[in-house]
Amino acid sequence: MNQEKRKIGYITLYGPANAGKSTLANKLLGKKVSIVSPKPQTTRRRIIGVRTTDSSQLVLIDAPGFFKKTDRGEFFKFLSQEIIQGLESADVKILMLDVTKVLSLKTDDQELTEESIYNYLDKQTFLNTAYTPDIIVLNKIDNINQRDLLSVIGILSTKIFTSVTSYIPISAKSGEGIQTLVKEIEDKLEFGELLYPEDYITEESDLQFAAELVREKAFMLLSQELPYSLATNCIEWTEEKGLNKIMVDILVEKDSHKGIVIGQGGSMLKKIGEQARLELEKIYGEKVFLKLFVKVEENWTLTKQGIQKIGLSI
Ligand SMILES: Nc1nc2c(ncn2[C@@H]2O[C@H](COP(=O)(O)OP(=O)(O)OP(=O)(O)O)[C@@H](O)[C@H]2O)c(=O)[nH]1
Ligand SMILES: [Mg+2]
Repeated sequence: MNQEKRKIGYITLYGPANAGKSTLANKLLGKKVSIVSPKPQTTRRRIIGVRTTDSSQLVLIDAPGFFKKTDRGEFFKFLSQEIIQGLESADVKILMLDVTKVLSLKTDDQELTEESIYNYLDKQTFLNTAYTPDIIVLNKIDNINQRDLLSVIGILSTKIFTSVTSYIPISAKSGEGIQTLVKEIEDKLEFGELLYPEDYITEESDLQFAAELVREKAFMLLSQELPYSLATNCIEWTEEKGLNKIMVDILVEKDSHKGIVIGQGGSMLKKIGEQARLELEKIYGEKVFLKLFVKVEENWTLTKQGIQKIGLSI
């Protein structure tokens, strides 16, 4: 059959933590594939989703956000590798920035300086040409005014990314600007054959998604540093007559963290479980019985074995 060709390619979303990369990925896919939270460093590995329309098939890679170097040795290396591998496979690299965050970097004289922007971007990172973007997306324009937006584009295009010509302002939340972004991406791609079946949406398994959703709720409900050393792993999912029994391990680094996750009389664990269960039921349209287990995997962020044990492959 003579099928009309479509624009095809791998698109990687990368940039500082909390910029809205996962929110945009979900919006483009029309489905929640990647978890989202107001806290930085929510995404921990490359999440792959596929958006197929009459004009294109975009294979979206939602990468972890940049992060400040910490003492979490191997975990830090793992996250860096995930970003780099996402960029290596990209046909179009989209650097996503939170424009409200950029504006908050203004000095006392209301100036945006190169230095402050580089500080947000992590200058060291951009010395590596693999990080040079094809498109810069300025997200969260629902929260700023037009004049400020132009000043941000001005300094980025004249002082920092002088080779980049595509600046697309969007609101990943409301959807504003997304059509323009899709058009810009398609313009940069070649025609080709589909890489995935027409109705394929994600490489994430249901088990991975359930574990991630529990982690999202834990991220939202737990304060301060704890979320960063917390991991989740779905160990079982069985379904019988419309009832899904899902077992998820919550892994923490220290014994003292275990008590915090469980909470007084089990109250915190109950909240995490309830919120995750309700969302799973909504998404899958079936009854869910969710059982959570809190376990200690001592200092898992520090060693390769630890990272493997919590279910992140190296
Ligand atoms: N106002 C506003 N908030 C947004 C928008 N897009 C995302 N957010 C919020 O920004 C926060 C971070 O969103 P994420 O999608 O998790 O950001 P991320 O870039 O994937 O973050 P990491 O995975 O940590 O790198 C969440 O609270 C989102 O609801 C937007 O267009 N407007
Ligand atoms: Mg994310």
